Amino acid sequence: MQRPLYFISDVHLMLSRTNEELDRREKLYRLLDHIASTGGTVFFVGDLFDFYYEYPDVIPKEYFKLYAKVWALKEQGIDFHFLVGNHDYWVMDFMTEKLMTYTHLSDFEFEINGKKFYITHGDGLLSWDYGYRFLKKIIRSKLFVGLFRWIHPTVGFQIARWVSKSGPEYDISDALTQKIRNELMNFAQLKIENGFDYIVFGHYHLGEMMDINQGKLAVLGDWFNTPRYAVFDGEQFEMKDWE
Ligand SMILES: [Mn+2]
Repeated sequence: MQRPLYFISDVHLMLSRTNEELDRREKLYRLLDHIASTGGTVFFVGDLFDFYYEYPDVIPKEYFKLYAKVWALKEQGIDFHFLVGNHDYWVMDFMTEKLMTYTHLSDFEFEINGKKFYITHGDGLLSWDYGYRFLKKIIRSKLFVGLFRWIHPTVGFQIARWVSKSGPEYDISDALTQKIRNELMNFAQLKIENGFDYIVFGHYHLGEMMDINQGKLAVLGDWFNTPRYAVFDGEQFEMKDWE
């Protein structure tokens, strides 16, 4: 595995093309250009897309430039790991065989330079999230995925745009943020006690790196307000602002 390792999540590339959205995309492309200049390995830790659903013969065309960027870097020898999130779970062979080097449908782990990483998107992990865990089972089920396929893509994607617009903004109280932070830290602490060094989360949009015993917990940030990513150069594991 080539270093540095870059961890990016929750970009939520949108299906709608507003000026703001185009600016956000360019920011991500500039980070990919930077990565092209350093070499390394890229980890997308879920919700790269606000909605991704792949049909046997059809892929979303709105993300064309991202596909092209990833493809160019891959040709240059940079590997891409894509851990699917709750917004972009519905991948097929375009994503898994053609575009990404590795696609992970669930949490995964690896070791590099004597450091053990545990990578998770993290949705459905909070102890009180019973309703979400139930919903997750349904929307990932063969039945749901199979039924959605019979909706015409133009209609299916219009539904996705509508759900995205009406969905709650990720804006929560300080008290709830602290409660979430505590749960993630407990999760990470258990992993660290079991031999892991670095735990990487997406989904919660905190953009924070926390020291836990001799290890670290990185809860990646989203790309709406302050784009942030984590990087491991072989020695240091850090959270960085992008632009
Ligand atoms: Mn998520």
